[in-house]
Amino acid sequence: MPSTFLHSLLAAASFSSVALAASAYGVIQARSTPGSKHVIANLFQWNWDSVANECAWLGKNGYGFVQVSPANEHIQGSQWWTDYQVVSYKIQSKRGSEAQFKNMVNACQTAGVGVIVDIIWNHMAGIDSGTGVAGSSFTHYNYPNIYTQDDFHYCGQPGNDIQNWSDTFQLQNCELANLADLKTESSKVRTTLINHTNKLIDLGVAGFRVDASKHVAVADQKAIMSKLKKQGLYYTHEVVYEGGGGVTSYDYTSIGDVQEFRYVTLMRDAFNNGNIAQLQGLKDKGWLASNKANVFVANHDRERGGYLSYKSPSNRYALAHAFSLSYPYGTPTVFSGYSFNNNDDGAPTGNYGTCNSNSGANGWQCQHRWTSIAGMVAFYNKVGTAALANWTQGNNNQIAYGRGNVGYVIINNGDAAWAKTFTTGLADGKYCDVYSGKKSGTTCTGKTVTVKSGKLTGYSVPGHTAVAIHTGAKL
Ligand code: LM2
Ligand code: CA
Repeated sequence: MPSTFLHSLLAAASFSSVALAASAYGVIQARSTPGSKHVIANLFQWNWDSVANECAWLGKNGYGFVQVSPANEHIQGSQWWTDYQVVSYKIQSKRGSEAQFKNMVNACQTAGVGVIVDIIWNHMAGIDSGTGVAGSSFTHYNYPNIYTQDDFHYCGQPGNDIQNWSDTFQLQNCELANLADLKTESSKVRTTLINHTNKLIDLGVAGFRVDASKHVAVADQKAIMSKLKKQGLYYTHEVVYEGGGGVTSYDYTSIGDVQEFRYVTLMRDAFNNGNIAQLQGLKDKGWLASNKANVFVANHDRERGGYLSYKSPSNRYALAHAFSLSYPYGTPTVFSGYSFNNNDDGAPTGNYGTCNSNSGANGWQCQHRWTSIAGMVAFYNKVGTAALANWTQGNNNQIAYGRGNVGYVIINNGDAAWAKTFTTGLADGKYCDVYSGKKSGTTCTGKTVTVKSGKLTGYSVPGHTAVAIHTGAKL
């Protein structure tokens, strides 16, 4: 489970490498999202005005953080991925201006929600030349008043592109998809990135999702992070690692949380292949330590890559979140996007995100508001650090477990109903199932579940659904 910020620092200090980093660079990261509400809502592509609007709902419904798409100037185009081709460090993008960004951060802060912004330290644009959305012109290795050709890596491979993904040098010094690779070891590039990052810190962000982190050497990132005007911010590093050579996710734990991509793959395989019972041993797999891992069922790349998404059949996206927000491993992010047919499709409604009360609207999916997912965020907050307890399973596609005497969840990923007597560890009484609804006054908007002698006797859970109860939603 995520630890508190203070606890995190104490824990971090026991690792010699971090202690060393601390003496050389000062405190450089918060371990796990700080505060009492750890869950991150990733509002992919939502523009600043719409996030400002949504933060009130996020704060009221238990989210502690919102992760937003990049803020910097990028190339023009309707595709979502134009955002990852940096043109300048003006805070002006298809999501809005610097003033709108500032207004969003303030609105979110007022709602008790910290803004985590996607930041790109690895590269600039990939196209040969153009003009960015804020009017800045550039060519592949020349960004007037920012960078010249001496500020980029030329790794000596064909097209300067990464050829061997097991080669550490190539991973960090060649180009990822032709994106001009910054010479992050140089003081000029570092100073430029420090100034850009400090600007976002001045605007009040709570942390960063570091794009393509695997492609920037840890030493370079430490040098940047240690010079920032605010230390102890939250960092989640995108280091895609599923085994294999070159760079591992473990290499990056001294500079923040690291995204555990093996988790994303396991979610897909467990829920798609009808074997969620294998999830019992997840925390013992030797993956990133729980308090160093950021986990999610999907992110923007994975939902376009055939992993779980809003398109998955049989409620699998919601069921996987029932697991992700109840099983004590990692700091969870809930990915929330929009409908797409083609992988390149940009966001609808001019990037202004909209939702109905518990569902999407105008092409936006609003997964963060789905009754089941919002219910599980409340479950997550209520169970806190309570231990995993009373694990049971039916067939390989049916699991149930508790969190101390605070919460209990049943997940049935199969077609048939699962009926049995479940030992919950909860006090007797009537509870609202937060997967199907919530507590409203003295009634439940969804199912009501009665615990007697600590058990749900002869209780039946239909196929493709879950039931989740906790002491925060007891009648
Ligand atoms: C990331 N993590 O490391 C992002 O999560 C991922 O979405 C980004 O790729 C990638 N790094 C670079 O920041 C996306 C998208 C790519 C797209 C790039 C740059 O998945 O397809 O590449 O952004 O916009 C596109 C074209 C590609 C072309 C490249 C350069 O798809 O064919 O390469 O632009 O022009 C020649
Ligand atoms: Ca690089």
